[in-house]
Amino acid sequence: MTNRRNFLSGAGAITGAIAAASVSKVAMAALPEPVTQTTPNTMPPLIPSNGRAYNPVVTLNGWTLPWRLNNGVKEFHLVAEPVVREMAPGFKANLWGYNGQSPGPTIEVVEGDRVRIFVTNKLPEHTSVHWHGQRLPNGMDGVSGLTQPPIKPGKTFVYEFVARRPGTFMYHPHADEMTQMAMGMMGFWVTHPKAEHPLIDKVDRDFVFLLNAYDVEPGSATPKIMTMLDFNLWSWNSRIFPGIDSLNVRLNDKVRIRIGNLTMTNHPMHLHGHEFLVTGTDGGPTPKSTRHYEVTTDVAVGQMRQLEFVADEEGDWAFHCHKSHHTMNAMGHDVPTLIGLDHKDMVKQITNLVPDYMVMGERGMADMGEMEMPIPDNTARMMTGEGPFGSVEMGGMFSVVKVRKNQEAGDYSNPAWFKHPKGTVAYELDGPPPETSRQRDAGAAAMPARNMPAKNIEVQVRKPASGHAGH
Ligand SMILES: [Cu+2]
Repeated sequence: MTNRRNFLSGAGAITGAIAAASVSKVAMAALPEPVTQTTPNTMPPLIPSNGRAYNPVVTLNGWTLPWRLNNGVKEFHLVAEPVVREMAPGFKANLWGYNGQSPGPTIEVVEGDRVRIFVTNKLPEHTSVHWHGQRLPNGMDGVSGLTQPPIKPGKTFVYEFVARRPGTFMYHPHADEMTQMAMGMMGFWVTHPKAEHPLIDKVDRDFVFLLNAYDVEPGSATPKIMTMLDFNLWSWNSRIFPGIDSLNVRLNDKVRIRIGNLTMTNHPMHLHGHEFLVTGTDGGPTPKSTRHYEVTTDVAVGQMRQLEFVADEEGDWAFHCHKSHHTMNAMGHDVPTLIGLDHKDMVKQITNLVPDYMVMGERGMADMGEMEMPIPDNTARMMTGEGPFGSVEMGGMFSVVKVRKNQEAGDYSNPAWFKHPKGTVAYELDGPPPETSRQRDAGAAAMPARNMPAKNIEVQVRKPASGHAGH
């Protein structure tokens, strides 16, 4: 974080009331200096140095945008621009984002705050910003062509409104939307309550991230923008496991996780070892009578969800999307299912023709986790991530909630792997296994056994080579 300080001490006042219109050269000179972020690391919470106090959130592999207080108005400066995002160690993507990163910085304000956001467009095409979920004057809604003209390259627009209700929000373009969201233009927004709220509990840790998805061919770096459903990188804040930071908490902390979905499909988010309540949705906090404990909740397209739980079990708890192909990174989709086939003879014949041919998947795909396979430069491995017991065989939308007795309050640093107490880890049996029970009845009265036809029936099963329309 190089110039956060500069921003907060930045001089120059914005003069006059500026509506959602192009800013003149004179006003440009008084724009708040944009703050940019150069690393994909999770930044510590930004403690508010002015305005009303609140408990700040922590953006996973991201940061909160500092503001300038100008006559009681919180002024932010977003710069839409091409960025290079490290999505995982060894894999960088050419994306579009805001202030140096995709997603853009999180914006945090307090219920009742008047907010002025300068948006400078440094993209090669026009854009706009829609403040997803907010109550605001219609002309501030950011729908290009409908509520405002588009922001042309090189121009700066001003949005101004009062953050009227507390809750979880997002921002994203509403101009050439399919391209700009496929390229990573989006960000998180949190409006904190101005006072104690009967439906908003105090929490010890408040994490936020967006679900997003990209289609980047292995070996290339720029997403394909015409992809509608068949994305091959499933990410949180434009990071894929093992590039996603863990959520590090102290034992018995009350933890809130806010998730927004800007992909083109739903994501059933699943937490291990604990039960959570969904305490907030798109419209704000949920009535207490509607809350019930779950371990998985679906976040549909365009939705925001707040999960809350007490982290009262020590350990390294997986937290991930439960669509199993969303916890993998870019792969060839056209691999047929080969489980159960023995390839040895076939491989010999093929390698006579194609010397470096290799077979994948005849024992399942787990080998992919550790396999030293030649892959193109700048490609994320399909399933990877080293755990204390070997490869985790995961990619994509996967991380770990690390619950530790000795994690200090306010300490978000990554502790070492959990040290399991003696006798609490699944272990290999020493000696012969007990006899396996099997059902031997040939069907009970309700389902009597049928006389099977005498001749054998051959069944050939092959997974469809493509067709991911149902993501
Ligand atoms: Cu998913």
